[in-house]
Amino acid sequence: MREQSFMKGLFFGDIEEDLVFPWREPAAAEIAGLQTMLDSVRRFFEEKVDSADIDRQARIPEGVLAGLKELGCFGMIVPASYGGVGLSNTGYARVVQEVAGLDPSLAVTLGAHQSIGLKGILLFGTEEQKRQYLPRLATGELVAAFALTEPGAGSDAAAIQTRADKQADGSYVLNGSKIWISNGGFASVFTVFARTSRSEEGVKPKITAFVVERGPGVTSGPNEHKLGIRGSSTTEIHFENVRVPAGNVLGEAGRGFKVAMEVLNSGRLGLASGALGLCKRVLKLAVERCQERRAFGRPIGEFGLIKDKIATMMADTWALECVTYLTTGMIDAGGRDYSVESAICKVYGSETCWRVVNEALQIAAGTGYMAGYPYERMLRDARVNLIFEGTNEILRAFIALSGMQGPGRELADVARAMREPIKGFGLLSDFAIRKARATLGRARMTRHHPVLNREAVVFEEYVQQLAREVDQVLRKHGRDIAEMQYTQKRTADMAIDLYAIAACITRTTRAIERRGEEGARREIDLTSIFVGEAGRRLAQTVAAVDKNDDELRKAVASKTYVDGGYPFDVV
Ligand code: MYA
Repeated sequence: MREQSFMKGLFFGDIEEDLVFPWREPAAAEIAGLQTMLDSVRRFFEEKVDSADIDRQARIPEGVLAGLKELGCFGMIVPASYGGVGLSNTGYARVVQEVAGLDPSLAVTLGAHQSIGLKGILLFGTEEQKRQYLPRLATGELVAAFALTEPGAGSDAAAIQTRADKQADGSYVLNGSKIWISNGGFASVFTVFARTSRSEEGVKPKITAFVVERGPGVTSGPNEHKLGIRGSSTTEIHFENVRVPAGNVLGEAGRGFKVAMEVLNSGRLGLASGALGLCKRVLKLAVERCQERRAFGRPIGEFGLIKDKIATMMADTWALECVTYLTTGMIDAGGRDYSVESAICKVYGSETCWRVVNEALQIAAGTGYMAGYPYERMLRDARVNLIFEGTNEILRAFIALSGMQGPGRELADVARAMREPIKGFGLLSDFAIRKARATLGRARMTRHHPVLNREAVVFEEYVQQLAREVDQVLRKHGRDIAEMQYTQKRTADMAIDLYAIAACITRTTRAIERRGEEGARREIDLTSIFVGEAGRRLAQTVAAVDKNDDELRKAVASKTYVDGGYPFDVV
């Protein structure tokens, strides 16, 4: 089991190549089964699923859910020993990708059940809890949901108010309400997060995770009316004096916040793969449209600006596929710390998906805007990805601050070691080595194929810039960095592009090794386009570190709050 995170290393300026090279493919033993499952899923959707109708009725027909259960889609990540399909993280992501491309409402239903609903039992459950719940969750006899969010606790997940009071017999009594719970209307098992300590001014509450069955005291509100993913069920869930046995505590009592975070770390990869599925689907639609639709006597795909859109959509989708499966591959290989990587996949995936769907709609033009065609539905379906499973704003803060934690700790430790040079000798010498390397030259990427030398240089150069920026802001601002969201955003943006570049390089290297330079021409070209784009964004971000209008922007926003909105008018 490896504890290190590739991305956390990058914040020090280290390129831990062994964590990303070689590109990992799914195990050969899994591929055949996966292909069969994908074929069955495609056939099922073709014959039985009317996505436009699901969107119109805002409801998934019972028969469709039953069919998916029969195909094993409710037990994809449940190990075979508990009655599931036992797919790897890569295998699971691949099926979610397929389903999301066919129908995002169904992908969300399956994702809420597995990526987050039952994932806590898989990651933290006792053997008894696993035996009690997983077999029935795998068949879909029980459907799971993840109940974290509350009216006053969205991004600030630790602010939940739902309480679980411990009774003399060790059981708990649960009271409180959750909102926007996917699968809320019909789930029968909930992973619920509640406070289990008294409220005390200035003291962080202890949160505990529970497995709660629907029963007396558990009620759901009506399905919410939503912009997109309308077929999925989103409701409030209320818990009124619900008795929860002591045996249903998930993980350690009081450590539930960690349970929530770990579940979300893997959940965010399901979202990224879903976003990828939608990108691929609309790309196919856009290409068909480019070939069919004629203007000025030729197919619109012959115009430069349309070609430009297709090339960008292709390159961005390629990078999304690379980051997503690089990360699932790391987890399958035993990687333990992938919180920053999965947050990057979620942010990059949701934003890429939004852009790609939007561009496909633009290519379809008037047709794209009309309700009789799938583009506007897909645009509506894609929008939520920027919001749920952690808004992209809070995740950018998380990526930056989590990445900076290591270098920040090192600086504090070094300051301490300077006061006690004998005891701190090892630390000082590590620090000296890092500093010497930073002065003499940057960390190198050595395992890429030479065809990708240009891309590797861009990567190395901006890894050095990232580490430099992190070092500078931490020395200058110390803990105040927690409040500096403009700096956090710039840091996160650099990290996102760097991870995507590394992912494209390692996958393309593998393709060249397998099929030679000509055989891997398309991968090389897409990587080249993506790294070109990312390099330009990185240059802009680095330039904005020293030259920006952050303070002016803050002042304008503050003044606007005082004015109560936009204060001008021509007459
Ligand atoms: S579910 C609801 C989603 N909600 C969120 O994502 C909440 C977002 N907020 C947060 O994540 C946290 O509150 C943040 C921390 C990050 C802001 N991994 O002091 P702290 C540790 C491991 O920083 P806070 C939904 O939307 C940290 O190290 N550990 O905490 C369903 C520290 O540990 P220690 C982590 O400032 C949608 C401790 O926690 C992580 O309060 C349905 C406290 O940290 C982490 N990531 O806030 C989806 N973060 O004390 C269906 C923190 O030991 C999917 N820590 O130092 C469908 C897919 C298909 C879609 C298809 C569509 C096309």
